[in-house]
Amino acid sequence: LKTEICDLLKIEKPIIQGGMAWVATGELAAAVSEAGGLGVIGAGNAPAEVIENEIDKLRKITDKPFGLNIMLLSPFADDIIDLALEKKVPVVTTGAGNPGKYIKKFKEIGTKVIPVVPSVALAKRLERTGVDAVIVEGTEAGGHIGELTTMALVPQLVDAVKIPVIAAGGIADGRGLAAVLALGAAGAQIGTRFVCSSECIAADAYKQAIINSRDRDAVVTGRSTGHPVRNLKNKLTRKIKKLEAQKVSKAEIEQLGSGKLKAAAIDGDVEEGSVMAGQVSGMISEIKSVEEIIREIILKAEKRIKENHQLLV
Ligand code: FMN
Repeated sequence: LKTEICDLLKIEKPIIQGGMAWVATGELAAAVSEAGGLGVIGAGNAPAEVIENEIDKLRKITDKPFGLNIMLLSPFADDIIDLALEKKVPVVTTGAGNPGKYIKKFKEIGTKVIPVVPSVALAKRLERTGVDAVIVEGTEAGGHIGELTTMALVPQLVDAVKIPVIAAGGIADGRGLAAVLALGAAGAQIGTRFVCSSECIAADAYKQAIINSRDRDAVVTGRSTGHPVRNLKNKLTRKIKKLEAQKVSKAEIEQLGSGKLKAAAIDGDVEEGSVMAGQVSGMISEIKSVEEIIREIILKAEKRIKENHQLLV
């Protein structure tokens, strides 16, 4: 199974691991890249020294291509961009903003730039600035989300731009990968499934919360702030939902959510913290190695594509 992003990113399998704040460390990204996908370190709101350490860790484990996810709203975004340039990071994915003004510098050193987009209009605008591909994320995803579903958004993006489209949100196995390829995507970005891998440093309680969850457990909080987040139902989500129903101020809700991913993912407080995870949580039942997860996704996608082909007879 090969697609155009395999050549573009010099990877063997069309799977990108989502750059996730706190949990997408050098170890996780290195394991994904070693297994033939594209591992991505999540810079989140971390300072450059912390991320430099993650890049160094990754490069000790693998010499395969990898990516760095830069949150453009981070207070350290400019430092992280300088770091990515200095370290000649092969691929940069960007969230929360427009990477337009950095593209020229990255192009000069051969870094591929792939923004995460929630809409057709932004994708078209960014295509004109010279980005190499776009990741389009549906509302099924874990973490910060947009409104539209992967199913509805991917084909519209594929029709709107000429560059490769990578689908994210709601993909956790080979059927999901086969489905987004059928919609015209050139690959899948996967987040939640990789949280439940043995190489992910997320607290065991966090992984178990995903494993124990069911189809309707990944709920959205923070809609009233304009920055909705998908996370697993717990004390925190109930508290936020109650306050949102009472029309408490945006600042208060934001304050309540602040620092809560770390509380859950690193400190293991899965009741008061934010267990960011996608709608696929209900179909994840085991912690497996990254190598096993990727091998199974590819095998199942290939099987599904062949089976679908037989429908033509
Ligand atoms: N996306 C980003 O662009 N930047 C982030 O810092 C980020 N943090 C995340 C943290 C967690 C715990 C999760 C689950 C997702 C995060 N995401 C982030 C989104 C993922 O990169 C990815 O696009 C998403 O998880 C894909 O959907 P899925 O969860 O259904 O696989």
